[in-house]
Amino acid sequence: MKSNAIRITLAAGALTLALGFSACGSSDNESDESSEATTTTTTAPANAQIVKVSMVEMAFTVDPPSAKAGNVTFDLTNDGTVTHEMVVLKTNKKAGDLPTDSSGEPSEDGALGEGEAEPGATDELSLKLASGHYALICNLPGHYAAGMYTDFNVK
Ligand SMILES: [Cu+2]
Repeated sequence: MKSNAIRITLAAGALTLALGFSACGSSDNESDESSEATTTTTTAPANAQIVKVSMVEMAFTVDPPSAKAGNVTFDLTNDGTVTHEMVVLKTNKKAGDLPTDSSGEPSEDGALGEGEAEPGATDELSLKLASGHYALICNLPGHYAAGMYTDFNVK
């Protein structure tokens, strides 16, 4: 689990950071350890495509279901009753066909990022995505095995 230090509302991010913010697509958000809670950090570039993701037991609803290559901001909402996460993996395998370990969980090696939200809460994940096929999975114990995954294509 990564920290949620970069959590921010979409509206605030878009309004306050539309100017002068360009290079947040890199994957090493954790490296910015100087950011305190009072510092405005953001994730969403002004030109990011917004993809709304609803998480419930045990499924994702993704709208729109695909994106164009570039900056994508996943706007996660947990509409369920237990905590869920969304891990983004770039893979040619179908989301339901990932290799799993003895506990039924896919490896998160190479994951591009993840977000997590408690019931009723939201999270946001901004990534710069190349064209290709992605698997969005919830890798909390038992959730992938229960079918909490979906395919996501970037053109
Ligand atoms: Cu889940």
